[in-house]
Amino acid sequence: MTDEVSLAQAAQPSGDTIFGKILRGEIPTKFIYEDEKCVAFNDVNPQAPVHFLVIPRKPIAMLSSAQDEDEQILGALLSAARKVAAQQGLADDGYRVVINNGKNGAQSVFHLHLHVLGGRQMKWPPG
Ligand code: TR5
Repeated sequence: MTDEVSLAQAAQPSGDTIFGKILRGEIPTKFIYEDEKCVAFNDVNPQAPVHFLVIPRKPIAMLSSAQDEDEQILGALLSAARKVAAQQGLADDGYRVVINNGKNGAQSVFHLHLHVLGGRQMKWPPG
């Protein structure tokens, strides 16, 4: 079992998270993109030559706890992923966008985030 899966199995949804601290500037982090709804920054433990996260400013714990009223935020996350992927030079060869949701999805940080991975050939099926 990978460390990330162990972390995910131990993780529980809770109010604040490490990404909340990043959003509030309590953990200095270089944003590679930001707008009024979301920010993007590089993953601290990259799984590909390019691996960044896109997160909403609103602390939505996970995709399955998003509400219908969050539809614009969910759309903004995908748009931001597309723009930053292009900025990072991934548009031509492609890339993968992943949302881990809950325990079986191997989610370890309970603040909704999109992983964007590129710069190498991805495999299917995922583990
Ligand atoms: O497993 P899920 O989908 O929840 O993904 C959480 C991701 O957050 C993992 O890929 C981690 O590597 C990443 N992560 C965790 C921390 C962190 C981070 N990315 C950027 N900066 C981080 N800081 C400062 N601290 C973390 N604990």
